[in-house]
Amino acid sequence: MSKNPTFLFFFFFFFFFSSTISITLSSHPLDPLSPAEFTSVQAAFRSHYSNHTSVAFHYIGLKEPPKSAVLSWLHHHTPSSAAPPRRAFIIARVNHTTTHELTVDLTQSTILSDQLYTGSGYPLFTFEEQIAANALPLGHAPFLESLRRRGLHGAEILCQTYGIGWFGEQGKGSRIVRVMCNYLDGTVNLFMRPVEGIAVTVDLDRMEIVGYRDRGIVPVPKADGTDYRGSKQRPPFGPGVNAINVVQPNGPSFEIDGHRIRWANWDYHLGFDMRAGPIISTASIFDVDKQTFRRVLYRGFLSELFVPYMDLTEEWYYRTFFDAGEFGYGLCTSSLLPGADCPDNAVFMEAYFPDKDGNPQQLPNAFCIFERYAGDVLWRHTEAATPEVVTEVRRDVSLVVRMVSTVGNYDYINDWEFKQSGSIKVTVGLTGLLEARGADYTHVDQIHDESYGQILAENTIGSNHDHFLTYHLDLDVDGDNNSFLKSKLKTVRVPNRTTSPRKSYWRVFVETAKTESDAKIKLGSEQVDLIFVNPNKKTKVGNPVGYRLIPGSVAGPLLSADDYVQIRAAFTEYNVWVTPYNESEKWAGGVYVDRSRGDDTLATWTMQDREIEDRDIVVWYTLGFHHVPCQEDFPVMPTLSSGFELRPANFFERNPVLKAYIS
Ligand SMILES: *[C@@H]1O[C@H](CO)[C@@H](O)[C@H](O)[C@H]1NC(C)=O
Ligand SMILES: *[C@@H]1O[C@H](CO)[C@@H](O)[C@H](O)[C@H]1NC(C)=O
Ligand SMILES: *[C@@H]1O[C@H](CO)[C@@H](O)[C@H](O)[C@H]1NC(C)=O
Ligand SMILES: *[C@@H]1O[C@H](CO)[C@@H](O)[C@H](O)[C@H]1NC(C)=O
Ligand SMILES: *[C@@H]1O[C@H](CO)[C@@H](O)[C@H](O)[C@H]1NC(C)=O
Ligand SMILES: [Cu+2]
Repeated sequence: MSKNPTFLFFFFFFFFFSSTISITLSSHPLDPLSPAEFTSVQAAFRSHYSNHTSVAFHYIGLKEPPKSAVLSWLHHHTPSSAAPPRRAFIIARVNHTTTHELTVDLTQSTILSDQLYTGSGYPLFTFEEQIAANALPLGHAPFLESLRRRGLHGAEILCQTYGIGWFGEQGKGSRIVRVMCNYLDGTVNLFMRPVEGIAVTVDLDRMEIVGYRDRGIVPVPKADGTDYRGSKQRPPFGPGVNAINVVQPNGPSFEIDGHRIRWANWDYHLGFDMRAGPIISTASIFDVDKQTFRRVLYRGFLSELFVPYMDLTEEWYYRTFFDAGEFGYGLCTSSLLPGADCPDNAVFMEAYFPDKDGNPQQLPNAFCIFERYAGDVLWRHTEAATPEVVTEVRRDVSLVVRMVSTVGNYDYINDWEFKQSGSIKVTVGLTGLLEARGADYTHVDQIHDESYGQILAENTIGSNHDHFLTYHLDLDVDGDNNSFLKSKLKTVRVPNRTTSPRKSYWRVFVETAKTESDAKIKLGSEQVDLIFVNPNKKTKVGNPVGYRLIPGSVAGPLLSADDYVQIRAAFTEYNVWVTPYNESEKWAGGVYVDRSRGDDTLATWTMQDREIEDRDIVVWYTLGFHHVPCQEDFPVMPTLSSGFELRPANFFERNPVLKAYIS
């Protein structure tokens, strides 16, 4: 759902470097665009289009160099070797009528290509157009009349932009959105105070209201009890906990070199994209036995976040958000609050995104990077059978990169955690505000018809919904070519008692996925271990070296496959998909998601059923939550987390942290 763009202008500027960390500024071919490079894009456009042409930048991001060029730079470069050329990919709306895709040479400041896009769907919304659209209702006489009839004051109204989706309409369709309003009046928790019954339709290109309907008055939920600010809370208060701090007397043990991070046995690159948010690239791990770095993950990022609500009322049925493709998961990054969002030993990094005119905007504290020690155990054993009791324990210290995306009401806390054991753990924490619907009900006993959700407070329904996060994971396990092994655990019946008194056991049946259709997996329906191997590399005892994907919370779509919403979000149909690497297949829901029709999704690409065995492959993993709201989610929701882990599976010859330092 839409970020309330006004929040953007209340950034706190913290320059917070808690300890002596070495930060240098080498460049890497996957670095995000620098402020100077955004300026270079603007200059290229000025010389390309006449100054009578209006241009709005909806997306500006790095046009990645070919993978081979990046890898060759990374593994063979000397101080003098040339980096691949720096290029940007741009999606712009020109003259408020057409969508253009452009490539810019950032060094020369020239346009290399300019193509008109004529397919279905539209690019991300800009903040500026959301701000403009959100302001329209208050200048619209029928809306003011609706407020008057409800006894509401215009000064307390705040509106948000919502993508309207696609429900089978023919023809190109215009860039229309819904603008829905909420009421403050004594709270900052506007999402608990929706003004229901009013549907405002706005054409973003014309920037005017093209539809208006007020179908009747629904009570606005009360402000009481909705405020979540500490300063507004009144006694009684519960017991608290004492101050807790992680202290690193010798400073952090990681090193940041531009966007490259080196820590313990890991070396990787942290990028930023206005659509995806954090991008982890070229992650390699040092193998003590082989005395060399070995590749694990070429690229990992959140490709799409789909949040459909299960509410069919007139002002709600279209609320099926694609937070990356419509609103920009990176664009919605919130500046992290030192000492609260991240522990005291964290180091912060800024990011840059373009405004609609292409001006670079700084996002301070976009990332924090810290070593986590939460008292956990890396491995241990107590041996009491030996003459003298043996106890060996190692502390689990890991490295976390954190970023928070606040997409309107929800805050998503994204952690990429690197462990010395070789695991990469991705966690997402959901917190923030529910999107509440105003209703007549004040008690559960009054609900006899379909309410589409759960009553949380008087006149407040928390609508049922899902969150599906689809990650793009370009694994390069010890090299480019990998295979996907579906390692199925199946029950075997023991036929009679001559071989064993047991009646059953399970064993592993390994199937190599040959093509894309073999690799589509709905988790939960069968016991399957997801293993990605390099079939050309074996351990000394002959196992193919690999990584295992360990799922966290597993959820699949509950919408029918022929529902327009689900057709657009067909990439959630399976939890696991594997595709051959293709540089243009990045966005699981398509490049143009606003008003998309599902013709450019992971589901359509994989219909080609391409070969994926012993190829450079990409894994797409979807984790999900079915969210049935409950009263504890009101007025602000305590964090609910899930994620997944990429864990070595015969990648190393033995436990890689056997010789981890003893502390
Ligand atoms: C457009 O460019 C021309 C030539 O550089 C200049 O004379 C004119 O003032 C510009 N118009 C606007 C509206 O900036
Ligand atoms: C945009 O519109 C202006 C004014 O109508 C026109 O001069 C210009 O050529 C148009 N630009 C493009 C790229 O169509
Ligand atoms: C039991 O299993 C053994 C070994 O597979 C086989 O030789 C024997 O015929 C089986 N007996 C019966 C009763 O099925
Ligand atoms: C790469 O992906 C695009 C978009 O799905 C497709 O049009 C193109 O044919 C693909 N290229 C290859 C080599 O598969
Ligand atoms: C990887 O797979 C491709 C496609 O099958 C093949 O052309 C290439 O030689 C393989 N590379 C290696 C290193 O095996
Ligand atoms: Cu939720």
